[in-house]
Amino acid sequence: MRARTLKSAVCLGAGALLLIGGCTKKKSTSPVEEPVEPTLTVMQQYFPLDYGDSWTWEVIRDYWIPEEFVDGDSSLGEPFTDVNQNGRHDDLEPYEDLNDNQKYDGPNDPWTPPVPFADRNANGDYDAPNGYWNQGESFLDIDGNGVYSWADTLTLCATVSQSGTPEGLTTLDGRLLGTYSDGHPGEMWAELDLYSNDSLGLIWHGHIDLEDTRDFLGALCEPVEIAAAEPLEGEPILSTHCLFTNAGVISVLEGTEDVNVPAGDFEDCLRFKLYATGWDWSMEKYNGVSYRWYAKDVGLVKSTGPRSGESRVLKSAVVSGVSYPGVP
Ligand SMILES: [Ca+2]
Ligand SMILES: [Ca+2]
Ligand SMILES: [Ca+2]
Ligand SMILES: [Ca+2]
Repeated sequence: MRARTLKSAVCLGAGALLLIGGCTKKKSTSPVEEPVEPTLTVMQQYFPLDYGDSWTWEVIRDYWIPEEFVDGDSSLGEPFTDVNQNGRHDDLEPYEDLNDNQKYDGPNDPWTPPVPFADRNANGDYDAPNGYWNQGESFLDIDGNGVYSWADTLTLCATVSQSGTPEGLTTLDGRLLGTYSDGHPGEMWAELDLYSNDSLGLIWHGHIDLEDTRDFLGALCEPVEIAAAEPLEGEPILSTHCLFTNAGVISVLEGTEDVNVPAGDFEDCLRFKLYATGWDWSMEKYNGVSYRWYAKDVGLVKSTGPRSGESRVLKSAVVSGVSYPGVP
């Protein structure tokens, strides 16, 4: 009999206490003063998704995201007297008609000489936005390699921006962190995942992707069950239906494993194997075998695959007010 409950699986190894407190550096409380807490499912303990929780992962992939950049020079508009001091030109406010077209040209109007402009690339000429990066244009260096590039090594920060909607959904907002070429920290919107994590298990309801906003999975497909609320080791979970395709995912808890990542050493994490097939469009990148490790009280600490070389490791997190890595 291969399938057995997680609890009994862990008990076989090192005793039930390990299951309860083993995966994180958890504060110890004596049994006497144990507070009465709401009963959480195993998956709620291993992927808490409460409002404000956040995780920062180092992500390595074999596909690329173009770095954001400030495209072209920007018009500063014709000089004007800001009579009502609201920072913009209003009708009847006097202005200098530098280009002799008998109207006021503001920063958002098409630039014509000799209207002043911010010469971002310092070449003395006005350069109109052209849709691609040119030398001198400021960019957000999300892979930290010092040059404008398409990035495949990313720092992804996800924050629970909404939880406990009437539908029971949790919204995980992703941002790619980086540093602008002028030295200021910055971020790019990355992705938004919808989860639920309740008595029905940990379920992924869809995804809006930076690269392809057509793939709002929730609109096309049934949700994908990543784990049962109380996962059974060795028991596969199948999520099948997806409109227009035969896309499906099989997920199975393979056991527990210690994981060492920059955010810390996490013992007895749940290791899931996921096999996805039949996804198309940009979802195709999910096809294949991948692994995910979840640490108790922390969440997703590591994943690998499905493509070779793809991985995600937890750099830092703040979950239920606890910071990882902890203070040494
Ligand atoms: Ca440009
Ligand atoms: Ca004018
Ligand atoms: Ca210029
Ligand atoms: Ca770069």
